Amino acid sequence: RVRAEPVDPSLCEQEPIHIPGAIQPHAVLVAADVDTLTVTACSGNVRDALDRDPLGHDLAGLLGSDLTDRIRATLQGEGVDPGRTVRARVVLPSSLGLPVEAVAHRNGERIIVELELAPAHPEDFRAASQLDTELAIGRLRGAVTLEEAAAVAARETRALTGFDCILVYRFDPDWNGAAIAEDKDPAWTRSLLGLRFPASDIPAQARALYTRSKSRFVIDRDYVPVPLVATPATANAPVDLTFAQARSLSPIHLEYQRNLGVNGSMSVSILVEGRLWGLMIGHHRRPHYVAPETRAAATVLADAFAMRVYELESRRLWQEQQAHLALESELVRELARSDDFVSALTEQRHTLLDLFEARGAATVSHDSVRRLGQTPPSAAILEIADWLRMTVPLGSSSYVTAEFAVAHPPSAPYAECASGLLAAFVDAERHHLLLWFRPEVPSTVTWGGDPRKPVLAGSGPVAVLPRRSFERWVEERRGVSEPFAPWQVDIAEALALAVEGVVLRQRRKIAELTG
Ligand code: BLA
Repeated sequence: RVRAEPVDPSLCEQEPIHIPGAIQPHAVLVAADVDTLTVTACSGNVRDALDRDPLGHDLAGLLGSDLTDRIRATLQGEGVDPGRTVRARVVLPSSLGLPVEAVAHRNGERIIVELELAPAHPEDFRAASQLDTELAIGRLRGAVTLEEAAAVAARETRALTGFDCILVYRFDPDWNGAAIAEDKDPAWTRSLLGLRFPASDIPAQARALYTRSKSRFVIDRDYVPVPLVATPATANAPVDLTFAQARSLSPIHLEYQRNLGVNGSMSVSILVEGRLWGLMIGHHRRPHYVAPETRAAATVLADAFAMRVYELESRRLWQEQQAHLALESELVRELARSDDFVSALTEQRHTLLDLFEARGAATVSHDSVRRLGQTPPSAAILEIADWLRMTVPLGSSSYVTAEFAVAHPPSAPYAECASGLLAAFVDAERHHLLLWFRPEVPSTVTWGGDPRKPVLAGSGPVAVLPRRSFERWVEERRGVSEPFAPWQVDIAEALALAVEGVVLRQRRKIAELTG
């Protein structure tokens, strides 16, 4: 039962998804003490699957000595990274001589072993080969823009995993996100390409978990979770399933999938320099089983894409910075042979306007203004300068915003040319300022659902529910510019420092002339 009113999206962050106390039913899980390898917790389906109750018994009795020896060698002792994994195929007494996939990992004082049972209704999809993966990575390497790389990654990941749809989902600095590439079965007419989604769709604790643990696969959204049971001595310490492949996902998220028309799914983390840059998302309209080798291949591909993103973004940034540093040194040279910084920065071959893709720039000296390009009128600039002198904390020598009218409502009429503002103070007295303006980028942002109501109130034990509608919701974004980058602020400050030298020289000259 859903009540219609929206609730605070931060409620979503409170669900402890790393300790759900249950797993998905295609696997069995046993957890053992790291030192003694005595089983202290297991999933309730172990007895059926393995014909025995392992609680309180030795791990070796269940797994055999080969795997247990490798667990000892690799996962016991000090300094083992959480999530460190050992994989093997083991033949269990109950598995009729067929090998099952076993994966063991360490988390704190526990060894957690997952055994993958053949899913009840495996969708036959061939396992990825080494060659498939290598070819896919080769094609990714050939992509020369981010858009192209994302499109290739989506296409290759879908070919590998067989999902109806693969999306490349990219987070923005506020953790909203957008689907920047989509590769799908043409028969599925729903498209999420280009749509934006609010941060609460993938709440903070989920993003934190996805930064540590790289992939999630759900075979069948409508699965019945299998609860974990523990020996009485350990029943109070829930088993941390952060790194468990078969971790049961948040029921809120499964409801979200239902609302999206998604059954089988995956998400693989795209980590760039240790930060969660985005997710490779897989959607299937029916249940969808992905074999272990293919899951591994999808993760390798997401890593390769992350590397390509890093290369492309750092190359672009490097080129942009080089161009700016060259311009900056040109301007500094001009300043060095000048007694008048205003003319050095506004009247020579290169000017302030060449920096930072600004459309307008200005210098302010006491009460005089020099303008370049598209800026507010001089009187407004003087007013802005006074506001900056009063508002910017004394310790800082610059100010930057992409939404100036929010901080300074009187500037709202100038939003068209001055939504973005970067200002640098030249001198401690703040008589002199350098200003750069960026125009509004009037944008319509199309959200996948109304972003003002991402979360609905539930009733009874279910406090929150995801929105049910993913109808396109168009937001007109006004008064916002492209943001200035931190390195651009650094260059602005460095330039202001060079200007200060000219101002001091000027002042000395005037003193000499008049003194
Ligand atoms: C998790 N939310 C997720 C995940 C995705 C999304 C991809 C990762 C889980 C997975 O592997 O499937 C969201 N899926 C999307 C988005 C698109 C998509 C944005 O396809 C767009 C293309 N979610 C809500 C609300 C709450 C919420 C309101 O919408 C909370 C009240 C919670 N989402 C939520 C939680 C998880 C999640 C808790 C973690 C699931 C888990 O790993 O246990």
